[in-house]
Amino acid sequence: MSVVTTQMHGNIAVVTIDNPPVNAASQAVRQGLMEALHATEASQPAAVVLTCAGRTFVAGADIREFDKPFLEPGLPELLNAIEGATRPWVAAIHGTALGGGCELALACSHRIGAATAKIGLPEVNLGLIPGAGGTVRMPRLIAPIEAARLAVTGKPISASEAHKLGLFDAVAEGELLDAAIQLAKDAAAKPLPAPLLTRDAPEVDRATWDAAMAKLTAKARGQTSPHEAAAAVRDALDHDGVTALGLERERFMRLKASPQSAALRYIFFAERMVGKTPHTKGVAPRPLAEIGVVGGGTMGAGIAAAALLAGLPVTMVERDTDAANAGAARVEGILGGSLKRGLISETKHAALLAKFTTATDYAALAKADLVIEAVFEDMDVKKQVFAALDAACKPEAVLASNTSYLDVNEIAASVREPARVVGLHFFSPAHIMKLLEIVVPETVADDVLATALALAKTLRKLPVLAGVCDGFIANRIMTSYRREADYLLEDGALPYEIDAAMRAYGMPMGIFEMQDLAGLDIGWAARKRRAATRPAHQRYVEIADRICEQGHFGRKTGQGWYLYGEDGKPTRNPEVEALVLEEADRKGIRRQSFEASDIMARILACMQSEGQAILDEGIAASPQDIDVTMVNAFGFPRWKGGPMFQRTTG
Ligand code: T1G
Ligand code: NAD
Repeated sequence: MSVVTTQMHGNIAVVTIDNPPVNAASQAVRQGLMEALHATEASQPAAVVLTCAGRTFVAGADIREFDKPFLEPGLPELLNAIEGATRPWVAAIHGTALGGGCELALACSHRIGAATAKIGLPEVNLGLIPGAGGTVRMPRLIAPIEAARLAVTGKPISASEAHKLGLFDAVAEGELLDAAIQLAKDAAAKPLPAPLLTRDAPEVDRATWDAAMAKLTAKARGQTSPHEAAAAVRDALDHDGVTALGLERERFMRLKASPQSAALRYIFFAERMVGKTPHTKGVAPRPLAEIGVVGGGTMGAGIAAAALLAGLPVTMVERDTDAANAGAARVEGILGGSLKRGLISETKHAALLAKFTTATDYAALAKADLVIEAVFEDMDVKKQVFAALDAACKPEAVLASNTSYLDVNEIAASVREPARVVGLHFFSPAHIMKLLEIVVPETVADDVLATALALAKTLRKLPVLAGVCDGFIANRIMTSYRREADYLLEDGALPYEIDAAMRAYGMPMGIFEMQDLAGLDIGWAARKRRAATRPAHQRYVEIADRICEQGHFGRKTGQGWYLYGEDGKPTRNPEVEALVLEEADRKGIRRQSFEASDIMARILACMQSEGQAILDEGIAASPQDIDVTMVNAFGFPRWKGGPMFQRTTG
């Protein structure tokens, strides 16, 4: 069965692509479209409507083909042919017309979107730029700086925005196909618009352009594709369409062969393979109608907000009324922030709050299908909470701990039915961070694991399955390279040098800035907990403990590794730097100076060796699990794929 079929609706030919799951422009699709073009050029219908079956218009070139030999017809060749059609071609867009899908729409003479449709050029997220005319045709249809915004940010826009910019000729009110057929009939009665490639691009003076591009590429950090996308659109303004098309293709092919694109394509697919396990194949999750959260602190409030924003009713239990009110205020603050940023409407905001209740009595959790504990990181406190949950919750309720490091097997063993206990390690802020480590105790039931995965899907989180160990995947690796950073301190580096080296590599912040942000007390508590079991031979750096003993916990106390003034910006802390020198001296260490590359090499090697140990122990199932975790927990640069991917690049 061809993935492209044509049906006549009166004198309008409707060409339909059907290539699940996202109608990617695979070789079969390109071939089918070329044949449909030739057929309609021969049959001369009044006009052609191009539509897609399933959930979305073409969501891009088929990324899976990129590492395979090139297959004719190429997308640029196909799009040039469609643009040369002698009858109008109307792209009827629903779902997400992305990348090659957007370019296919641009090659058509007209475009109409469903009200919920989105359209964009996300190629930069794969380390690429549009490779089939997107940077050339777009600035000939809409304002060049708006065209650059699409290509440089990779962010799709809504149908109404696309219509406002002139990218869509119309937004369908009712049935998309009917509206598209009507638009095709109207177009058939008029002369064909000039093909975009033949039009002159509007002038944009260099100063205006450069200022706009500087803003658009400001967040690129070390990723090159946003800058390349900006340069490609500029080429389109400085050259005729055909020349610009050639320049775009050269730039695209160079990027496709680049290490950054290989890494970004790797992490794209890695993020879609995590969270899959044979244990839950064909296993139905338990109901997830009502959520309970115990603890309304930083994490409890974030988790409650995440569940509310996903449409789930939440009951939050705290120690006492004051704590419950404080927790409620945190949740209301988060939802208020979503309202202020326009992420939710007033109506939605009110509806979400109506689904939120707080209590101090665990009886309030009697109907909850899943309860997440987010109380102090203390095993005794957690066991008390789980004992209360064991008594108060219905037998089939799933009980989850948000612990950062503690032994979830031990927590599970503390309740009557250990099979219903699982770890759900959210990252702060829990309503924003996509990563969710699902910690799998030995006793967990398959349908409880399936329920945890179903919750991740509902919350639109990225689930990574982790075995039980100290810190699971993310915090265990972070503990390891934090330790290495401490060694580097004694060996000769200073906190700001190490942080600068990590930022230069592409991390959003250095390990010392990060500790100050999270609070030095968390790591301190973890080190004290581990003291008894720390291997005697393991080198131990006491600098962080010295800082904590003085009550300096980072941002929240105004000083830690750095000093924090009114503006909240970190500045070097002379006391800490003096302490570093004293400690090295006390240990008789001859300090040496380090290049940023040396610092990062040691930190990366540490991430990789801890990652390998995690694989060897079966805590993570694949290198992809580790890379997805490091990219999404600590902002390891996506354009480097992850610490484990970096081992393969030589
Ligand atoms: N090619 C191949 N497979 C794709 C794909 C693509 N473009 N997009 C998605 N998939 C697979 C994905 O791996 C998963 O597979 C399934 O579809 C569902 O995806 C020439 C060169 C469209 C917003 O970058 O952003 O065009 O795991 O889980 O959350 O200039 O997929 O089921 O086996 O993400 O509903 C440009 C990438 C390509 C869009 C849907 N296009 N895709 O999200 O589902 S480069 C993109 C997405 C290009 C041209 C250039 C999302 C989505 P499996 P999913 P979703
Ligand atoms: P927090 O101190 O901000 O909040 C803990 C809350 O638990 C407090 O509001 C306290 O009143 C409440 N609480 C304590 N005992 C209770 C009880 N018996 N019943 C009900 N409520 C009780 O702590 P947090 O930062 O939200 O961390 C909570 C958990 O999440 C810890 O296990 C922590 O390790 C983990 N975690 C923290 C982060 C983070 O970055 N802060 C990230 C991931 C996981």
